[in-house]
Amino acid sequence: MKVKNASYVKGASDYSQCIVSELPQIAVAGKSNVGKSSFINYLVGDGKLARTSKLPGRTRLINYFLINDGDEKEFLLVDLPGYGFAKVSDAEKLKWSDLLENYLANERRLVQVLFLVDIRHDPTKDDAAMYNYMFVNNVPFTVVATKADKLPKSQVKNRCRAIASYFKLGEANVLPVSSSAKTGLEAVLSKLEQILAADK
Ligand SMILES: Nc1nc2c(ncn2[C@@H]2O[C@H](COP(=O)(O)OP(=O)(O)OP(=O)(O)O)[C@@H](O)[C@H]2O)c(=O)[nH]1
Ligand SMILES: [Mg+2]
Repeated sequence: MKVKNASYVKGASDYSQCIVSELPQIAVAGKSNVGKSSFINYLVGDGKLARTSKLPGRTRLINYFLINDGDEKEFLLVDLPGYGFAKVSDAEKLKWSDLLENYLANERRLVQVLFLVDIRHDPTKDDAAMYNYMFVNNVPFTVVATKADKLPKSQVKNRCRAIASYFKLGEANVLPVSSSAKTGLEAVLSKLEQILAADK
């Protein structure tokens, strides 16, 4: 699959603002700083797209991007709010998890979550909670292990294996990427191609 065009659609701070559409949705989830925005920019081949949607302050949104407008492989790419901030109030945390849970439980057109985790570390408690939301709601997901450039090449496979076993997944469900070295995108795109084809 190729990404031919991509544009920012809108941000939703509340479940009632989420987009109602028949297009399939592919969401990107992960803790803050794991590399979601960088990954989205790498995926769409535009170094600035995800950043343009970033609002100042602490507002955390579900951000929607329209990919391949007018093409048969058209879909919405959905940037889910990052979790795991230490510095925010409990009330704010509750609001994010509420938004996230509502989205995961109710979005009928969610066909896949790309679940980003840092390749260098074992998943955190928050990652485990995210995994549980997806599991409980039957949301299909693929793990994307970010920042692969930070490891020697010889360790990449081992770390993917460790992360796969943590989530009780087959190894083929953990894809290593580096948005800064621009590696790993082919495998992600072919996964997305399969998912979109199966959705027809
Ligand atoms: N070395 C390396 N650094 C990366 C990579 N991807 C992201 N980073 C860095 O990690 C930091 C966080 O990246 P972002 O893409 O902003 O992460 P995010 O998940 O969108 O963060 P929030 O929006 O705060 O939730 C930045 O300093 C990036 O430059 C990567 O593949 N390799
Ligand atoms: Mg971001």
